Amino acid sequence: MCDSCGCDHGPGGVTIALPGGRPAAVAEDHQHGKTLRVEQEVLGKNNHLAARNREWFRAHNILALNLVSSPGSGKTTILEQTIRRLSGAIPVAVIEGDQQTLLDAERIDATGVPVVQVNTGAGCHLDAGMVHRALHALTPPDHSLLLIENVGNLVCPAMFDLGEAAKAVIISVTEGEDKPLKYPAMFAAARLCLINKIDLLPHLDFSVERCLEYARRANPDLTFFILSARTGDGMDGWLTWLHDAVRPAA
Ligand SMILES: Nc1nc2c(ncn2[C@@H]2O[C@H](COP(=O)(O)OP(=O)(O)O)[C@@H](O)[C@H]2O)c(=O)[nH]1
Ligand SMILES: [Mg+2]
Repeated sequence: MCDSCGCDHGPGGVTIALPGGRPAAVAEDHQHGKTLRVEQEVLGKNNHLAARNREWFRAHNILALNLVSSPGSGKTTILEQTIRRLSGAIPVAVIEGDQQTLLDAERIDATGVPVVQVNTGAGCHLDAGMVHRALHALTPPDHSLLLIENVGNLVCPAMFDLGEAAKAVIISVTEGEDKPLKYPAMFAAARLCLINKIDLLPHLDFSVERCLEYARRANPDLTFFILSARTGDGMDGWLTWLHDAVRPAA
């Protein structure tokens, strides 16, 4: 029995510790059974819709990638540069996710590829149902690449399968190399990891080697691309991967 509220569930989930590993007395937040049940139902429904999206992508030979990162790491810039550099060699369509505004969709629209903006309001991530509805508006062509820019957030999007072939997590060198240690679930859920803004390395104490090591601790199978969307350095490796991954029409 829990002392503070009398529920049947002891303190769960959250632990609090002090630097140096000293124990702290408090463990907050109870994981009540009802909260867990609702979360399981939400994720279960999402997984069902994600499986339908995945089947649709498979049937239409569409490679869907889910781009996840903190706000400002360069997702939209990478999309803009990727689309420009592919220069029509692969048909591309984009779903943009943000809480508010059409700003990113306008940037993608300027590149000339089809784009749909999903505004999540207070929501901190895209879900499979939103992607399903966006696909009705977008109707991407067969044998194409679908790039989904998720809401900027290194936490919630890790839990929500959209039906994508892979999550690509982007970290920029201005964020500090410790992010894979702090948000391991996102790096564990991703197959690809792009380290962006390397043009800024001379001005920072960011260690690419340490970042790679921390990311591999969360997920030893990650494929890395180390690049600058600003200067184009390292973009070739990313573009080659895309060329190889999108299967052309038989
Ligand atoms: N120096 C530098 N700035 C970048 C690079 N990529 C993006 N930015 C800048 O970072 C800011 C956020 O980029 P944006 O693409 O909007 O990030 P998003 O929020 O993840 O979509 C913008 O001012 C970009 O111009 C890069 O490779 N180098
Ligand atoms: Mg953006």
